[in-house]
Amino acid sequence: MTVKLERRNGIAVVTIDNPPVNALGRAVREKLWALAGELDEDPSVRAVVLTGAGKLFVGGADITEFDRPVEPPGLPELIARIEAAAKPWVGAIRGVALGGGLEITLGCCFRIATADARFALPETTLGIIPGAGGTQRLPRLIGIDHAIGVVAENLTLDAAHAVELGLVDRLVDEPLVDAAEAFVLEALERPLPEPVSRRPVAAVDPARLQEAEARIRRAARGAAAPPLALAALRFGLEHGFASGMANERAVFLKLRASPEAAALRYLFFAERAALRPADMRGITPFAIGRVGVVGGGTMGVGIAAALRNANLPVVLVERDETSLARGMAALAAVFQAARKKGGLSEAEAERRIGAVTGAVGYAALAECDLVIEAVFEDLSVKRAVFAELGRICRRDAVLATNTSYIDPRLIAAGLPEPGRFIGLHFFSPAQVMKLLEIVPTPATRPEVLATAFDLARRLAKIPVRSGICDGFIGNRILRRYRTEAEVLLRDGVSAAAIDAAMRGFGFAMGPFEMQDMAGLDISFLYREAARSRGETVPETPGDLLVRAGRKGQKTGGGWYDYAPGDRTPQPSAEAARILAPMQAPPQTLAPEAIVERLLAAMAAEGQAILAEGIAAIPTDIDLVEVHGYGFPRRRGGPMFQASRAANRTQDGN
Ligand code: 3H9
Repeated sequence: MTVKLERRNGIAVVTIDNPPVNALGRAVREKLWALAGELDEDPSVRAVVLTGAGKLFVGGADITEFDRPVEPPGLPELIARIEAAAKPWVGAIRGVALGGGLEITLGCCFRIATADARFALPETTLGIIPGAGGTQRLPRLIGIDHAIGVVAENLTLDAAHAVELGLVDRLVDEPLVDAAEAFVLEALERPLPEPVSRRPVAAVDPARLQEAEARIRRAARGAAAPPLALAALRFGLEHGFASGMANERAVFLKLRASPEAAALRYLFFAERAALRPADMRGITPFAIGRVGVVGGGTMGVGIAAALRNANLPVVLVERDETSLARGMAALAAVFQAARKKGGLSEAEAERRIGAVTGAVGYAALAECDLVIEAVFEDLSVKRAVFAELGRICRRDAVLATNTSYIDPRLIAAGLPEPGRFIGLHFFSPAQVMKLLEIVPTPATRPEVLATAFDLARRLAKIPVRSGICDGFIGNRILRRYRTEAEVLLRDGVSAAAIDAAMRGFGFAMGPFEMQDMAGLDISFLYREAARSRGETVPETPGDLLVRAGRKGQKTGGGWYDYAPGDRTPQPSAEAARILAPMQAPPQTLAPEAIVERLLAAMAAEGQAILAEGIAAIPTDIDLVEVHGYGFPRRRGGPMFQASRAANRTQDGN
């Protein structure tokens, strides 16, 4: 049953019942289309209430249909049919009305909502624009300024705001259908309002539109959909509703078939699948109440902040009072920064800081359900921590390491109950970055693994399971990416050309700019350590720079020069001189060729990672890159890009 019909007191109640999110798939549209005709003809029906079954109204068009041609009836036609119905339709909304879900309510004569209702047009996050009248009806209902935010900037309106803007006619309590019935009976006593499509729209201030356009372009960072959503809205204002609808539809259909939209849809489903891995079904995670964090450096503080943002009480442990005070101050600064940005109230910032207990020594961790170690990246230091944790923590507590390189099996060696040990690799800043690499050892118990996934869900992170190898999934691909960039550099392509090509592709920074920001010395020290163990590690261009004291921005120069207090990379004659012995004569390579080389290297490493069973599926690799390493979301990830390139080659043959 996709749509249910109930008649009460001359009112038809039409309920979309299409779990999980009442998406407006073909079967729903067909049924609604048929009902619109049937109810128009039914003399016993005076009005129609349109609502959703369960805790939400409608999550939008059915995204799974977007890889196929449009199947009639189309949503724009259906909404026009509802708007033109002989009886008034009332949208009765609880929970979310998103995308097509909001658009269908705009074809209704009235909208009522419960206090938990939320309205948004998230189409641009899927690489498309609203395609069923959202860019045309919304400005006619709530005004251009607010409509721009919703249509092109993914602004969500809560119920109170929606009432204020005139999107919702009345805020009601549950039971929703009873409230809708009462509302309709009252509304039928008065003349009906003009359909939204026929309402006038206020004149546009060109300066404000221009301002919005610049803002939207900046935020889109090369993504096509947001500026096109604004352009579609603007087109309708200038050419009228009918032309506006035709234009909106054409742009929607073109974008729906674009590689960018395909990439964003791919990630949409990959992210949801990552939260619920098939082999974790039926395994009950441990309950996590209090969490301990060992180490008050950048990582430990970020992890503690992420835990507090998810409302988990935290014990932060440091080795001495001075380090603890520094860690606690850094943690307080994270919440104060969020407050200053407007994300938190003063009281909420205080509450988050207040639920962190700082402690010197491990005794305070005795009652924690989970302890995450985030100390210096050194095997003997970490083993010493776990020796203490093994002694002090409850036998059923989960013990996790945040190592990014060290084999977790070595860290766990000697731990009583190794089954409760796991790697949880957060990314810096941990309160911001969405990726959580989960690294079980062969001894890790399934419940502990399930607990890690559950924690990721609570922290609103994207969890990806990684097998054990040097650098796990993400750092291993990063190393290959950097190595390939250095190969190009040795071949005579300039660092500036390589960086510009990768920025053009959508990365915020190129590989050399990124190294300058993070510092070249850490990977240098790793290579030096390997050399001192007798391993053969050839000298790299980066080694030459570090040996000359050029460790990146922090030393005023690395691959580039930096003026004091300025992070803008400037070409460096000194770096060129240092690197010259390792570089072929200068050569120019097209940006596309540079991008192709670097992406191919990442995908090749990804293939090796899959072949070794370090990652289970290609989407896991793409999620790691997008959520942990700044791979442009609109490009899907290196494996997605490689599969598209392979398809293109096949098509070409
Ligand atoms: C649109 O409307 C275009 C129109 O303008 C024009 C058309 C002509 N379709 O997120 P969850 C699945 S574009 C198909 O975990 P939550 C999802 O994959 C659309 N499937 O739940 C998952 O499946 P599984 C604009 C969908 O409670 C399951 O539902 N709308 C859709 O945390 C549960 O999802 C959007 O962009 C869909 N539209 O959150 C909204 N949505 O169980 C997209 C979800 O197999 N959706 N699924 O893994 C959301 O934001 C959230 O799903 C929502 C529920 C807030 C609704």
